[in-house]
Amino acid sequence: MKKIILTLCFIVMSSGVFAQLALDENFDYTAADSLGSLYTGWVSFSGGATNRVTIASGSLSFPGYLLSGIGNSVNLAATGQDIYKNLTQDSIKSGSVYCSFLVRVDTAKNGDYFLALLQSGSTTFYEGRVNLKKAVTTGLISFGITKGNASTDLTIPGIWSDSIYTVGTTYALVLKYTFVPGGTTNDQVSLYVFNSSFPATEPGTATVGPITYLSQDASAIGRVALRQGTFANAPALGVDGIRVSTTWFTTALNLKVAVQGLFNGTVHSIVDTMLVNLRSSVSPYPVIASSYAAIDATSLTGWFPFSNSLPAGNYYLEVKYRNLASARNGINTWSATTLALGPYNAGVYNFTNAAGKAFGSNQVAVVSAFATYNGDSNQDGTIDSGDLSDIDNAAVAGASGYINTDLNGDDFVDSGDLSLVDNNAAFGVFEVTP
Ligand SMILES: [Ca+2]
Ligand SMILES: [Ca+2]
Ligand SMILES: [Ca+2]
Ligand SMILES: [Ca+2]
Repeated sequence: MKKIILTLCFIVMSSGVFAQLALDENFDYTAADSLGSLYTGWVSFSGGATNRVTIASGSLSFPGYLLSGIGNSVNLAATGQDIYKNLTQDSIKSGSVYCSFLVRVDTAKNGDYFLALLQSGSTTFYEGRVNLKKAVTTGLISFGITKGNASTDLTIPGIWSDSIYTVGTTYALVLKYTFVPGGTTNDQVSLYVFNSSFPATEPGTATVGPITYLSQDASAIGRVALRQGTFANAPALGVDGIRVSTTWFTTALNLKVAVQGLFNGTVHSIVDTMLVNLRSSVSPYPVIASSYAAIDATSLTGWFPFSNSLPAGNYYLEVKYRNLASARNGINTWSATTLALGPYNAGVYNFTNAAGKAFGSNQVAVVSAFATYNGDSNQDGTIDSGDLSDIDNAAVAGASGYINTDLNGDDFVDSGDLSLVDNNAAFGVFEVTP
């Protein structure tokens, strides 16, 4: 039985590595703030201050869609500021790029695009654009796709869906760009539009396309843009839940967690990695799947991808700081309860808003938030004189680098690290598990 479980772990872990999550945007920011301000990662690149894109109160929701009902959303108008955001994986050069999002059209006009993929580093080289227009007679909406800036892209047959969509309804859309080797104008774009529920796997047929265009292929996809087009043609709409990934819809855990040594109560001093194990709810709680990700220093959030074949079940989360075992010094911390997770839904969990979000309330208060303990440099599950002596020796030796005896992430071992481990050893910190 043990062998079977281990084999299963290996399959889940290894297949999880290939799905690349490149962007997740729930607009989980304060309503009325300008999206082009630096902390959101969105950058204003044209249109100046006209109709600045701001955070709208409330989120769009859609059945079966992972990024549904989280945070707020944004509204786009018929003209004004345009913004882009870099993908976390800074360029995708092969395979397919899937950009999924929710949209609620408020008004539709003659036809313009409002969301596009951009070539890495570019604000002009659009590679896959989502358009929409209103039928003059019925007032119903069609969604359409173009690729680059060539005007011929707009005259290619079959770029529009049927006129069957209505204003005021939230739809889930997926823009797909597929790199095709062996030519510079043979890449393909397609669009999926869903009006009832979001499918767990990619449908065999797209709503529009795949279409090959005369405009130049992308050398790499590196950004997603939101555009407010020309007043006569562009729609006004709400958009939300944007995910860019290299598979249909990556299963990912959205985890907010702080680490004592890096945390000032608001942000982390550095971006650092953590490993997450999904553990069975049944003793002895075997690891069913693992993933690692970087924790953003400002949002304290990381997206941990898992295989889309993650078995549905109830899981404890076990977080380990850091991902690299030789540099690890966190006290392994478990979620207080299990989460119901499965394919396309690896959940959302926030450790930072209560000590009790960790099993056994095993977190330290830092200002008004909560962080996982670190200082267990020898990874035996307790912080005690063994760790103190390791770190003392490393400090005397002037050890430096990304190592297990550096507790505050400055790549040096000194009195700052010593005082942290000293306090935790005196307090008697140890791992608490179900
Ligand atoms: Ca949202
Ligand atoms: Ca090509
Ligand atoms: Ca220890
Ligand atoms: Ca240090």
